[in-house]
Amino acid sequence: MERSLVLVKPDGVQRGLIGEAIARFERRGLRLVAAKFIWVSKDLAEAHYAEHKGKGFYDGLISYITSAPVMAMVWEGPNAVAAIRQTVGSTKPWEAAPGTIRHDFALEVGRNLIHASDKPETGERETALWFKQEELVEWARAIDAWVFEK
Ligand code: D4T
Repeated sequence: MERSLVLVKPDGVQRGLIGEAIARFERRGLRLVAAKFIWVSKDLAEAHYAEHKGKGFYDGLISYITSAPVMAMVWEGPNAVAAIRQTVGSTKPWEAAPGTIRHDFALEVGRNLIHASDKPETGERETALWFKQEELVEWARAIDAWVFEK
Protein backbone atom coordinates (compact mmCIF):
# COMPACT_ATOMS: atom_id res chain seq x y z
CA MET A 1 0.00 0.00 0.00
CA GLU A 2 1.47 3.37 -0.99
CA ARG A 3 1.05 6.68 0.76
CA SER A 4 1.13 10.20 -0.63
CA LEU A 5 1.22 13.56 1.04
CA VAL A 6 -1.43 15.83 -0.48
CA LEU A 7 -1.59 19.56 0.20
CA VAL A 8 -4.47 21.76 -0.79
CA LYS A 9 -2.27 24.83 -1.16
CA PRO A 10 -3.18 28.38 -0.08
CA ASP A 11 -4.93 29.20 -3.38
CA GLY A 12 -7.03 26.02 -3.14
CA VAL A 13 -7.99 26.87 0.44
CA GLN A 14 -8.82 30.49 -0.39
CA ARG A 15 -10.90 29.40 -3.38
CA GLY A 16 -12.95 26.93 -1.33
CA LEU A 17 -11.61 23.84 -3.09
CA ILE A 18 -10.73 21.68 -0.05
CA GLY A 19 -13.99 19.74 -0.32
CA GLU A 20 -13.67 19.38 -4.09
CA ALA A 21 -10.21 17.83 -3.72
CA ILE A 22 -11.22 15.53 -0.86
CA ALA A 23 -14.32 14.39 -2.77
CA ARG A 24 -12.23 13.41 -5.79
CA PHE A 25 -9.77 11.37 -3.71
CA GLU A 26 -12.60 9.68 -1.79
CA ARG A 27 -14.47 8.86 -5.00
CA ARG A 28 -11.30 7.36 -6.47
CA GLY A 29 -11.30 4.86 -3.58
CA LEU A 30 -8.28 6.22 -1.74
CA ARG A 31 -8.26 5.97 2.06
CA LEU A 32 -7.55 8.98 4.26
CA VAL A 33 -4.76 8.41 6.80
CA ALA A 34 -4.25 11.88 8.27
CA ALA A 35 -5.38 15.49 7.88
CA LYS A 36 -4.64 18.84 9.47
CA PHE A 37 -5.34 22.47 8.61
CA ILE A 38 -2.19 24.51 9.27
CA TRP A 39 -0.33 27.68 8.46
CA VAL A 40 3.01 26.40 7.19
CA SER A 41 6.15 27.75 8.88
CA LYS A 42 9.07 29.00 6.79
CA ASP A 43 11.17 26.12 8.19
CA LEU A 44 8.68 23.47 7.07
CA ALA A 45 8.25 25.15 3.66
CA GLU A 46 12.02 25.18 3.15
CA ALA A 47 12.37 21.54 4.23
CA HIS A 48 9.51 20.50 1.94
CA TYR A 49 10.89 22.33 -1.10
CA ALA A 50 14.63 21.75 -0.36
CA GLU A 51 15.19 20.20 -3.80
CA HIS A 52 14.17 23.49 -5.46
CA LYS A 53 16.53 25.75 -3.45
CA GLY A 54 18.50 27.99 -5.79
CA LYS A 55 15.98 27.81 -8.64
CA GLY A 56 14.48 31.00 -10.00
CA PHE A 57 10.98 30.21 -8.72
CA TYR A 58 12.13 29.11 -5.22
CA ASP A 59 11.50 32.38 -3.31
CA GLY A 60 8.07 32.77 -4.88
CA LEU A 61 7.29 29.14 -4.04
CA ILE A 62 8.17 29.63 -0.35
CA SER A 63 6.14 32.83 -0.05
CA TYR A 64 3.18 31.21 -1.86
CA ILE A 65 3.04 28.11 0.36
CA THR A 66 3.36 30.23 3.53
CA SER A 67 0.91 32.94 2.40
CA ALA A 68 -2.25 31.39 3.92
CA PRO A 69 -3.27 28.09 5.55
CA VAL A 70 -3.03 24.76 3.75
CA MET A 71 -4.97 21.52 4.18
CA ALA A 72 -2.34 18.81 4.64
CA MET A 73 -3.39 15.19 4.20
CA VAL A 74 -2.02 11.71 3.73
CA TRP A 75 -3.95 9.34 1.45
CA GLU A 76 -3.19 5.68 0.84
CA GLY A 77 -4.08 2.91 -1.56
CA PRO A 78 -2.57 0.58 -4.13
CA ASN A 79 -0.50 2.67 -6.57
CA ALA A 80 -1.69 5.71 -4.62
CA VAL A 81 1.17 7.98 -5.73
CA ALA A 82 0.55 7.57 -9.46
CA ALA A 83 -3.23 7.55 -9.03
CA ILE A 84 -3.21 10.78 -7.02
CA ARG A 85 -0.86 12.55 -9.44
CA GLN A 86 -3.17 11.52 -12.25
CA THR A 87 -6.19 12.95 -10.42
CA VAL A 88 -4.23 16.14 -9.66
CA GLY A 89 -2.87 16.61 -13.22
CA SER A 90 0.42 17.93 -14.61
CA THR A 91 2.41 20.58 -12.71
CA LYS A 92 1.71 23.10 -15.47
CA PRO A 93 -2.08 23.45 -15.47
CA TRP A 94 -2.23 24.25 -19.18
CA GLU A 95 -0.70 20.79 -19.82
CA ALA A 96 -2.99 18.97 -17.36
CA ALA A 97 -5.46 16.50 -18.82
CA PRO A 98 -9.12 17.53 -18.92
CA GLY A 99 -10.94 16.29 -15.86
CA THR A 100 -7.92 16.68 -13.55
CA ILE A 101 -8.03 19.15 -10.67
CA ARG A 102 -5.34 21.41 -12.16
CA HIS A 103 -7.03 21.39 -15.57
CA ASP A 104 -10.44 22.11 -14.14
CA PHE A 105 -9.46 24.84 -11.69
CA ALA A 106 -6.02 26.30 -12.46
CA LEU A 107 -4.09 28.28 -15.08
CA GLU A 108 -0.66 29.06 -13.60
CA VAL A 109 2.17 26.81 -12.36
CA GLY A 110 2.67 29.15 -9.39
CA ARG A 111 -1.04 28.78 -8.48
CA ASN A 112 -1.52 25.08 -9.17
CA LEU A 113 -3.71 24.39 -6.12
CA ILE A 114 -2.47 21.00 -4.96
CA HIS A 115 0.74 19.22 -4.04
CA ALA A 116 1.07 15.45 -4.31
CA SER A 117 4.15 13.29 -3.71
CA ASP A 118 5.98 12.34 -6.91
CA LYS A 119 7.32 8.89 -5.95
CA PRO A 120 6.48 6.25 -3.30
CA GLU A 121 9.74 7.08 -1.42
CA THR A 122 8.81 10.76 -1.52
CA GLY A 123 5.39 9.87 -0.14
CA GLU A 124 7.02 8.20 2.88
CA ARG A 125 9.54 11.02 3.39
CA GLU A 126 6.95 13.79 3.08
CA THR A 127 4.49 11.97 5.34
CA ALA A 128 7.20 11.82 8.03
CA LEU A 129 8.07 15.49 7.48
CA TRP A 130 4.49 16.78 7.83
CA PHE A 131 2.96 14.35 10.34
CA LYS A 132 3.97 12.75 13.62
CA GLN A 133 3.59 8.98 13.80
CA GLU A 134 0.66 9.32 16.24
CA GLU A 135 -1.24 11.53 13.78
CA LEU A 136 -1.38 8.70 11.21
CA VAL A 137 -4.57 6.68 11.56
CA GLU A 138 -4.45 2.96 10.76
CA TRP A 139 -7.96 1.81 9.92
CA ALA A 140 -10.03 -0.33 7.58
CA ARG A 141 -13.22 0.55 5.76
CA ALA A 142 -16.14 -1.82 5.34
CA ILE A 143 -15.86 -1.29 1.56
CA ASP A 144 -12.09 -1.92 1.32
CA ALA A 145 -12.50 -5.39 -0.22
CA TRP A 146 -14.59 -3.80 -3.00
CA VAL A 147 -11.87 -1.27 -3.83
CA PHE A 148 -8.57 -2.99 -2.94
CA GLU A 149 -8.00 -6.34 -4.66
CA LYS A 150 -5.74 -7.61 -1.86
P1 D4T B 1 4.18 20.27 -6.19
O1 D4T B 1 5.48 19.83 -5.54
O2 D4T B 1 3.74 21.61 -5.77
O3 D4T B 1 3.12 19.24 -6.14
O4 D4T B 1 4.47 20.34 -7.69
P2 D4T B 1 4.94 19.21 -8.64
O5 D4T B 1 5.53 18.04 -7.90
O6 D4T B 1 3.81 18.92 -9.57
O7 D4T B 1 6.08 19.98 -9.40
P3 D4T B 1 7.57 20.35 -9.00
O8 D4T B 1 8.03 19.57 -7.82
O9 D4T B 1 8.36 20.28 -10.27
O10 D4T B 1 7.45 21.88 -8.61
C1 D4T B 1 7.21 22.27 -7.28
C2 D4T B 1 6.40 23.55 -7.28
O11 D4T B 1 7.13 24.62 -7.86
C3 D4T B 1 6.27 25.42 -8.64
N1 D4T B 1 6.95 25.71 -9.88
C4 D4T B 1 7.50 24.68 -10.56
C5 D4T B 1 6.99 26.99 -10.32
O12 D4T B 1 6.46 27.92 -9.68
N2 D4T B 1 7.62 27.25 -11.51
C6 D4T B 1 8.21 26.25 -12.24
O13 D4T B 1 8.77 26.52 -13.32
C7 D4T B 1 8.14 24.91 -11.75
C8 D4T B 1 8.77 23.76 -12.53
C9 D4T B 1 5.07 24.62 -8.79
C10 D4T B 1 5.18 23.50 -8.07
